Parts: sequence; structure tokens; C-alpha cells
Amino acid sequence: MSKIEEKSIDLATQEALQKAQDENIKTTWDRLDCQQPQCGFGQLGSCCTVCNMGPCRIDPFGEGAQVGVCGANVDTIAARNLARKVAVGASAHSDHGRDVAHTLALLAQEGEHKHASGTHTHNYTIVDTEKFHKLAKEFGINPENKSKEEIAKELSKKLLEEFGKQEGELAFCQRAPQKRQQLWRKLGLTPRGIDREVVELLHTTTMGVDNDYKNILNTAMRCALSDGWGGSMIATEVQDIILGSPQPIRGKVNLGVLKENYVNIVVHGHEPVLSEMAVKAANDPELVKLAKSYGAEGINLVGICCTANEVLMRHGVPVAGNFLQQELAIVTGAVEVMLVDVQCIMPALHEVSNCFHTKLITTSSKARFPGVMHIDFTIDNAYETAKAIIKAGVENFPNRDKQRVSIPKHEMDLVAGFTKEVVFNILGGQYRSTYQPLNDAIVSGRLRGLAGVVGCNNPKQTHDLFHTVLVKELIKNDVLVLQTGCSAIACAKQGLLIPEAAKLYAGKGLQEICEAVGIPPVLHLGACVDNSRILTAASHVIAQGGLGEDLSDIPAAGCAPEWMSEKAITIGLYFVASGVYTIFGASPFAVLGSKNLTNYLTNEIEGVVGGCFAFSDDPLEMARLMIAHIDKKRQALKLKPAMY
Ligand code: CUV
Ligand code: SF4
Repeated sequence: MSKIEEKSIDLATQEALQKAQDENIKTTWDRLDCQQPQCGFGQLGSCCTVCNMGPCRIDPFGEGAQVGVCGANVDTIAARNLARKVAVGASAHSDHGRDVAHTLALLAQEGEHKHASGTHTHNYTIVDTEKFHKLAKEFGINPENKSKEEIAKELSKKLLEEFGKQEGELAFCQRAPQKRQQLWRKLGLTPRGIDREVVELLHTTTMGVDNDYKNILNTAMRCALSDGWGGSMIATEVQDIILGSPQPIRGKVNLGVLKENYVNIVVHGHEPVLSEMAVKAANDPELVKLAKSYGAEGINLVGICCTANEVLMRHGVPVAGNFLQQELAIVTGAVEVMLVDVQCIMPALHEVSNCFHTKLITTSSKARFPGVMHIDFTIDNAYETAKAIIKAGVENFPNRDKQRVSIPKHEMDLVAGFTKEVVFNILGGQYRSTYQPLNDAIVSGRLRGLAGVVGCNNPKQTHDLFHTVLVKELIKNDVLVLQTGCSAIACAKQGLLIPEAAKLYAGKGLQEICEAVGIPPVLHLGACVDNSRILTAASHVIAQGGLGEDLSDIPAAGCAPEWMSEKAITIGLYFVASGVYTIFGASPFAVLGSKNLTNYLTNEIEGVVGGCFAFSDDPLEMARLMIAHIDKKRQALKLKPAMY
């Protein structure tokens, strides 16, 4: 068993882990120990359970069986395993996108209903009208002389059709540079309909269909693209429209945001449609009064994981932590309710919450736990549901065992809410709709390039260490870092997401830019679906001119240093298929059993789509590889070397 300092570099996490250990509460790290040694075939991607002639596994030493019962070799098996993960990852984010589009559709209906009866039963509206109209136009709808309900009706129909389309091209593919679109068409990678690409990918991985690992990868790329340039992008766009487009906003992060004298409500998961209402309900005077009547000073709502990012960037709601801190928030003994929706919610939360007074409440019909309180959330009962949940938290406050409360005192400031719309305009020193200052900074070499550092945590690695070491090394070398998801939370906790971080950690060129316009050297773009913001931002960089004609020309690289989720694989693959060099940590990637597939993903594929994967278990090496790639791209564009 490793020491606590080897489990996490985050001091709040270390303290909470110590408390868990003292109270004999098991966490993910303990369960990882119990799993040792983890299955070698699984790690290599060379185990197949696709049909009932198996399970089959391929001997990595070339001595035992080299094909499964059906004759499938390790290339086919590893490629199919990877492809299935891509399909699942795409399903998760795209189904989220569908739900958001569906909310827009209901909003239109409710609007009609409201006209008819004068009542209105849901709590959503169009918050960003400008973006709403822009998106409508992008889908060929003329918003003039139409009510917002009419536009919402037409637009949501078109958006939902993107999921079920059988032919043609996903609309958002047109946001990519011309050259990229042509390449996708030439390679047959242009996604037609979101659901279709997922289903087709799953079909081709069943027993006895596609046996060509390169072709399986092609199908997987088309599916991944249908998420990045489809489902995820729809989620981002429509959330901005109905919940508001983020603007730079200050917030606080880490377990220290839990407050001893308050009713603490933690929202955890991914879909902000409900948590938005929870934010409102936590401020409901009636509920605040009730909290006070129980002796609390008020209601303190905080977030974990991507839901946290969503409510942080729209409302400045504090972030209690990232993926590996979900259990630890409960371990503080100060959480009255943890409200969860979908994705990244550890089943273990049930047991951990049973060790305390904490009520775990599920809200999605898609994600339930046996024996756990479920309050079904639907769009038309949104506010009432949120109120009921917060009320359950308030009423649970007297059950808190004060003797067992121990909240780590660590918290850090951060600035979030840098969307593609605001981030690069700000670089101009004022709000202007041009990317020129950014492009100029890269061309002149003041900025070496751009990096996207994203993804989860994984107990197999020291928590937050990879994110932090990698990002510090990148900004030291004048690479502007764009972040989403739990990676952004990791770096925020280490103080990298405040403007002051530029002086402390950034290279001279990046420092000059950050100080001139008052931004941090590391920009928080949102939740995992908001990786789509990076795609559109990169497309704007190309459209602005001076940095090549295709996404693969930009001096940029991506990385998911501590990933664990299938969603991360999908994101990685849509970045690669969009031309981005992308590094994954926490090896193995479960393809290494196949030399051919590994070589294809890390080498040959670059000649096909302009991007490729690299795998590394060392954050400094990740940084070196990314910087080397950025410099290679600078050379190809005949740019001067980086200035400093
Ligand atoms: Ni969707 S996917 S652990 S919350 S980043 Fe966080 Fe982000 Fe990974 Fe999950
Ligand atoms: Fe084995 Fe082939 Fe069935 Fe996979 S598909 S389990 S390799 S027989």
C-alpha cells in the first residue's frame, strides 16, 4: 500500500484520505489495491468477449494461442475493443447533447402551451438570444419575424434530426476548415448522423464483421467525429443558449469550499439542466429560512466533476473537487445531500454515504442505485424537483454528527468561463471579434503555441500530479493552455488558473500576453462536452489566417494525462481525426497487445489524418513531446522559432 503523499499531491485530498483511513472507510485507492495485479490481457487489449465461443485471449509472448476460436487475431481484437469504447464514449456525451436539445424542444412546446392557457410549467428560457439566432441561421432558419418559441421549435427539430439522420453530413462539420472537410470526405470519415455512426461502429465490432483493424479505426473515427462535431457540440451550444453563455468569472476550488456552519449540498455528474435549478433553489428564501431554523447559517451549494464546471462558469458556484474527490467530499462529514445525475458517479458513493448522515440522491432514470433515494427529474418539474432535493438536505442538517466533521482548510481562487467567443477576443486587449491578436502572438513567437490539457483523474497515478507538472512545463515554455473537465479543476487547485500564475510560472512571452490583458496562463473552457469549444476555436484560428489551412497546421497539441473514462478515448480520437497530436497518460491504452494497431495509432495514422496518438507515463516527457510537436509545426509554417 502506498503512502498518502503518493496517492495525491493535493493537500486537501491528503487530509481527507487520512480521515478516511483513520475511520476505516474504504476509497477508490483501497479498492485499486484490492484489484492488484490487474489483468494483463485486459491491459494489453488482447482479451475478447465478443461472442460465446470465447472469451479468448492472445498470448503476448507469441507462444500460446495467437488467434481466438473464430480466428480473430490480436489486431482485430484490440481494434474492436478500442472501437467499442469509442462508441460508448460518444454515446455518453451525445446522449447528453440529445437531452439538452430535447429541453429546447420542450421549451418551444411549453411556450405554445403558455400562449394557450396563460400558465407556464417549466423554468427554462432563451438566455443567450444572440447565440440562439446565430445557431438558427446556421441551420437555415431565418429568425426574423418569428417568436422565440417558433424558432426554438424549428431549431430543436433540426438539432434532434442530427441524431437520427441517415445520409448527408452533420451540420457542424461545416465549421471545420475547408481542407479538413475535404479530407474527411475523401477518407469517408464525415459523420452522417450521430446515432447512425454509433450503431454502425457497434455493428462492425460484432463477431465476424470487420477484421481489418485500419478499417475498424476508420469507422471509430467517424463515430468519434460525430460526437466532437456533433453531440458534444450540440450540448455546448444549446446549454449556452438556454443556460447562458459563460463569461470570465471568479470562483473557489477544493474541499475547503464546504462550510461547517452551512447546509452543504454537492451536485455531481454532468448534465447542468437540473443543477442550474439547484443553484436557484439553494437561494430560495423559503429554504434559506428553513435552514436557519435548523441552526445553519444558510445553504452552501458546491459541485464535483463536470457539473461543477458547468455551474462554476455560469454562476461562480464553488468547486469541491474533481473525480477522485467525490468520495472524500462525503468523508468530510459535512455533506447533507449529494445530488447526482449521470456519468462518472462511483457506485461506491452509496457505501461511503452510508458511513455518514449524507443522503445520496439520484435524479436520472438512466442512472440509479439499488436502495438509494431517487427523485425523478423531468424538465417540466425542474424547479420543484430541485427544491425538494435541497429541502431534503436542509432537513438532514440536524442529523449531522458534529464530532465527525473535518473539512480540510484548503481552497484556491480561479477564473473560469473562457469560451471560444470570449477567450481570443480578450487577447486583443478588448472585446473584438477577431482572432488576429492570438494568431499574431503565435506568428511572432511570443506564444510558442496552444495546448489542450483535459480529462479525468485515475488512482493508478498520483492524483493531480500529471496535470500540474505537465501544465506548468507547458506554460513555462510559452504555450497557452486550454483546459476542460477534471484537468482544469486539478490545475485550478494548484493556483494555475488565476492571472497571478503568469508571473509565477509562465515563460516571458506568455507572461507578457497574460499581463497585458489580465488573463491566467491556463484557460478554463468548461466541462468535457466543451472540448467542442476547442475545436471551434481552432477553426477560428485557421479562418483568421497566417497559421496554415488546416487544423493539423496549427502549432498545437492535446493531452489527457490522467484519463480513465471511455469518453476520454472518444475525445482523444476526435482530436486525432481532426488533425491534432494527442498524448494519453495512464498507460496502457489497452492496444499495446497489437503491435500493428499501436504503430498505426502512434505513427502511420498521422500520414492519413494529420494527427496521431502518443503514450507516456511521465508528465515531463509529455510536455517535451508536445513542445517538440509544436516546434515541428512552427517550422512547417516557416515561422520564426519561439521568441524566448
Ligand atoms: Ni466529463 S469524464 S472524470 S467528469 S474529466 Fe472528470 Fe468530466 Fe473525466 Fe468524468
Ligand atoms: Fe473469441 Fe472470436 Fe468470439 Fe472474440 S469473437 S470471443 S475472438 S471466438
